[in-house]
Amino acid sequence: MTNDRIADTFDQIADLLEFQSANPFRVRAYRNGARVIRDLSEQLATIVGDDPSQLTSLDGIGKDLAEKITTLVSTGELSQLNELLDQVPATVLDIMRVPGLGPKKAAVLFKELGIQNLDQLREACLAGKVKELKGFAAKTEQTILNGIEIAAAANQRILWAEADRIAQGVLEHLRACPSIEQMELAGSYRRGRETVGDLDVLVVSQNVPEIMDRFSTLPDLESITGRGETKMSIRLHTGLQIDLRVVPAESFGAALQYFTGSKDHNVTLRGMARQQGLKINEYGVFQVDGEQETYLAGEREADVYATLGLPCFPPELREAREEFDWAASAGLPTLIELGDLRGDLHMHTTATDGKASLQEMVAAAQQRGLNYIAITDHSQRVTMARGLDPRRVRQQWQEIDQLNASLGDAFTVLKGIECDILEKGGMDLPDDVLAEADWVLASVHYGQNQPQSQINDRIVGALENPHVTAIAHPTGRLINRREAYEVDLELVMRTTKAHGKLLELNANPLRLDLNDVYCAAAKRHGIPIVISTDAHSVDGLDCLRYGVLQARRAGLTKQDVANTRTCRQLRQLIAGQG
Ligand code: DGT
Ligand code: CA
Ligand code: CA
Ligand code: ZN
Repeated sequence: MTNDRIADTFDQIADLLEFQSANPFRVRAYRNGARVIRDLSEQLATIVGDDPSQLTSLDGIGKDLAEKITTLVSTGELSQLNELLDQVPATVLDIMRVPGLGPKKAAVLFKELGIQNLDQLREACLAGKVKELKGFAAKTEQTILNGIEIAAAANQRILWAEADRIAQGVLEHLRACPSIEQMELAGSYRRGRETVGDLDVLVVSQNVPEIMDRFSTLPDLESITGRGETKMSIRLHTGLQIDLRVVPAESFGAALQYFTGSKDHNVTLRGMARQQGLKINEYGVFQVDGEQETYLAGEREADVYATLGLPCFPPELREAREEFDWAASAGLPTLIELGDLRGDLHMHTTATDGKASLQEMVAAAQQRGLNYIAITDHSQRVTMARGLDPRRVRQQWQEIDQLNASLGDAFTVLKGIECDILEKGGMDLPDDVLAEADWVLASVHYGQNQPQSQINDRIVGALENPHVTAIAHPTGRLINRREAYEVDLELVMRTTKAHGKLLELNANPLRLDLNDVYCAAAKRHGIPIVISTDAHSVDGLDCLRYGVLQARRAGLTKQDVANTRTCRQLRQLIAGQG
């Protein structure tokens, strides 16, 4: 039992109690507990194993929660949760998860309108019944309808970073089988899609039962949904499905190619094969002569492609976008790699809402082999994060000057700011302050529901400000949680290019903003992309790889990304901005 699952359980209990209008203090106790547990670096299961009485020494964990943790760890379930689930229709849980709703609003919808599932909620919204309820303004009906779509999608797909965590655990678990000769993950995971629907694992082994038996003992397994001769499917507690296929060695490359997809890429590939009198499937590439089929390749993926006269496309490019055109003309771009990045140009410190100090962030960036960073704390408008006013930001920059003097030439800290673009337009800090910065990110955090023309004006205005360097998370979307704000990105890109500015690819796995499609568009406009983490902690600096994956899906090379340059070259690039 992982800490995350225990925390999820407590949150679920809190949701259900709140739905039943239970005592708010009780609800809060579970929520606090869940939060404490998520921030814990030590595994609760270990504490329970060593000495359960230690649990109550954790902040926010009282006697009651400690007992529940012990029960969860030792039995895997909690009778209280099962009882609560019996009292509440399961589909009501979906309603609570609609962004903007929650247990309390779900309870009102249930009591007043008898709404028990998402379909009924959608109908009630369309019929205009919801806005008549107390606490539901007219404006929220559209918000709820949008939220239903997001919730429906979110139920099905998980973030790539989450899939990666699970996938690595699955590989590690299966590696215990001595009979494994080869093993790879395929599907959308391998293509680096920002969200993953299910995981696809391929294995070569002479001992299929061994692999399948081992697969059925995965720690978070909920149920086995299918077991055939070569294919097995399971579901995890989280709802994620994992497909396992055991294939013969001579087909491994062909299977890897086939199950990596995408489906559209494979459709094009099959068409090309047919034109050459060949046949391609998950078993190999075959020469077809009437009834006769001769095996040509299949053991290695690269040979499968080579037999069709094609390069071995990096999985990130296999979306039937431009990859076949590239292969037929100038060749594939040499995609950017994590090691190409020399700096990280978006991060926060304890001066605002970061968890680590300036010095700690610098040390962590050095440890990760970077040559430079920009410290970009929030500006004053972001009151919730104690955003910096002119006095405080100048104080931080002074500190950075001193730090740089002690660091020598090997590492540079740029004096930056993540400056809000105000709701009414204009920057959140005066020009004379921004002029003293090395690196100014401009961000839309507030007023995201404004009409497109207004948001366009705000961003264009920021790009026209001579001190602004780049637009951070340019669309504001949060994957599975919040749609992008309305903005004309073509206009933004033309303006960005005209002023020699840059656009960010925010590498936070929840943002990945700009996405792959927009990054490719930015490249066509000749706009350099900056891949930055937006780290709010030392660990946050490890997110660069998610950004690199998205950049690769956009076909970006080292040259297309500004922070592959040396710090001096980067300064030259932004010196040309106007
Ligand atoms: P996902 O799981 O929704 O994130 O996306 P994928 O791409 O991983 O899709 P999935 O798991 O259904 O199948 C894995 C790959 O297998 C897919 O990308 C292409 C291949 N594949 C599966 N079914 C078909 C099919 O009916 N036709 C073709 N051409 N390829 C298929
Ligand atoms: Ca898949
Ligand atoms: Ca699958
Ligand atoms: Zn930020």
